Amino acid sequence: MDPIMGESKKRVCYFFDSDIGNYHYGPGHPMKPTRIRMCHSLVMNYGLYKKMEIFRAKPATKREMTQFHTDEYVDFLNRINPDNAHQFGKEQVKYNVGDDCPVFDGLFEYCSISAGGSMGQFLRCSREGAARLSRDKCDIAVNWAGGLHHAKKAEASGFCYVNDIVLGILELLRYHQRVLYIDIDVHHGDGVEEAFYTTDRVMSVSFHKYGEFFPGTGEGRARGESDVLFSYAVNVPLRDGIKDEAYKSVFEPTMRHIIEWYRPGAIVLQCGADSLSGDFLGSFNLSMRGHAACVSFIRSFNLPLLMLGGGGYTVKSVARTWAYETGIAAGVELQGTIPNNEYYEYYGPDYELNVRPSNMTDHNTPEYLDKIRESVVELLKTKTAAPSVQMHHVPKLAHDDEDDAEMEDEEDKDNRKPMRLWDKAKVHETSLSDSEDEGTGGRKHRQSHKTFGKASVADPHPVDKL
Ligand code: V1D
Ligand code: CA
Repeated sequence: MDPIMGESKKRVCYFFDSDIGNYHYGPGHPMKPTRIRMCHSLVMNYGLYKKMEIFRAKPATKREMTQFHTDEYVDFLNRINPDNAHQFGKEQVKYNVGDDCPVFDGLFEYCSISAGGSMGQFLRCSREGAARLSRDKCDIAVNWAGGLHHAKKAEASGFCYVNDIVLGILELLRYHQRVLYIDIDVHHGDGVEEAFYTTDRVMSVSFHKYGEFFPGTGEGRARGESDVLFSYAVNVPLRDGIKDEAYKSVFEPTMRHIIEWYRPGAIVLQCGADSLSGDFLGSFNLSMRGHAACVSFIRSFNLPLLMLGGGGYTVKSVARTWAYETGIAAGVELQGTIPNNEYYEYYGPDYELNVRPSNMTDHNTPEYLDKIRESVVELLKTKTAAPSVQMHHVPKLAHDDEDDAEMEDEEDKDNRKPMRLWDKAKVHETSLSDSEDEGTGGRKHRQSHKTFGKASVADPHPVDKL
C-alpha cells in the first residue's frame, strides 16, 4: 500500500453492511451481492481501514425511498416475498419484476441497505453540521452496494429496484446548486438520466456500449427537438472492445470540458465494473488500472465525490477493482498479489491484483472517437453553462425535525459511529460465510434498525419540481 505521490489527502467515508452478501438474486442470475463482501475483505486485508472511516449506514426507510419512487411501488417492494409472490401477479407485470429483477428473500432490506449507503452519509453530514461532506469531515463517500442506475420511479429494471443514485443526488441538491453524475458502467445510466431529464441542476453523463445491448437507450443524440435545449444529459455510445488508452482519450477531455463548463458543486461517480475486460455480460476491454484511472481523474478535481458500485459480473474482477479504487479514493495504491482473505482461493491460480485486458478487437476507430468528442462539445454549445438557481436556506424536509429528535434519542450508536478501530479480528466477526448461489439470505430476524417517524409526506416526488 503505497501513498500516491502528488495526491491531495482526502477524508474518505466508506459504507459497508456485512449483511449485503447474504442476499441472492437466485440460481443462474448474474448479479451476485457477495462481490461486495469479497471487495470488503480485500479492503480490510490490505489495511485500508487505517486510511478511512468505515460506517454501516442506516438502511433507507420506505419514506426516504418515496423521495423518488411512488408510494405504491415502494409498498409493493416492501410486501412481496417468494412465499406470497403468487398473490401479486398483476403487480409483478406492472412493476417489471420477473427474470431480470426477481423476487428474492430479503429483497426490501437489500434495497434499503443499498439506498441507505448512498443517501445516509448526507443525512448524517447535514445533521452534524451542514454539508460536512463538502467541507471538511468527508470529502469522498464510497458505497459499493449502490449504483443501481436502471431503477425507475415505479418500475424495477436491469437488476435494480430502488434507485439509490437518484436518492443520493436529491440529498446533495439540498446543498449544491448543480450535481454532476458520471456513469462508467458498460450499460446506459437510463434511470438517473430519466429522473433528472427536465432539470438543469443535474447533468448526467453516461459512457456505455450502444447497439443491440441493454437497455437500448443512450444513443448520443437528444430524444427530441425540445430536449436539445432542455436536458443536461450527455451520452457517449461506444462499441465493443474499447481498451484503456482509447477510453482515456474520450473520458478525460470530455469530462474536463464538462466539469469546467458545468461547474458542479458535487460529483456522483457510478463505477459499474462490467466495463472491465472479461466481464460476464459486458464487452469492453478495460484493465483494472484503466477503469481506476477514471476514478483518479475525477478525484483530481477536488470536489465532494460520492463513489458508487453498479454492474459487474465476474466477481473476482469486481472485488479487485473496487478494492483498488477504494485505495485510490484514500490516496494509496494497492500493490502486489492478493493478501490472505476469506475468498483467497477465488483469485487463483496467479493471485494477481490486476485485471488484465485481452487481445479482443477494438471496434472503436480513432475517427469514431474523434466524432464523439466533437459531438459532446457541440451539444454543450446549445446549452447555458453553469446554470444557476437561487439557493435558499437549506430547505428542511417535512420529516427532518422528527428525524433529528429521533436520531438523538434512539440512534443505534454502534451502527452510526465510525469503525476506525476495526482490526482483522473484527473483520472475521462481521463477515459471514457465503455460498454464491445457494443461500437463502435476508435479515428476517434482524431488528437493529429503527424506522423513522411516520410514512408519507405531502409532496413525495420533489424530483418533479426541481
Ligand atoms: F443472463 C441473465 C440470466 C438471468 C437473468 C438475467 C440475465 C440477463 C443478462 N442480461 N439479463 C440481462 C439484461 N436484460 C435484458 C432483457 C431481458 N429482456 C428480454 C431484455 O437483456 C439486463 C442487464 C442489466 C445490466 C445491469 C447493470 O449492469 O447495468 C447494473 N448496473 O447497476 C446494477 C446493475
Ligand atoms: Ca454507463
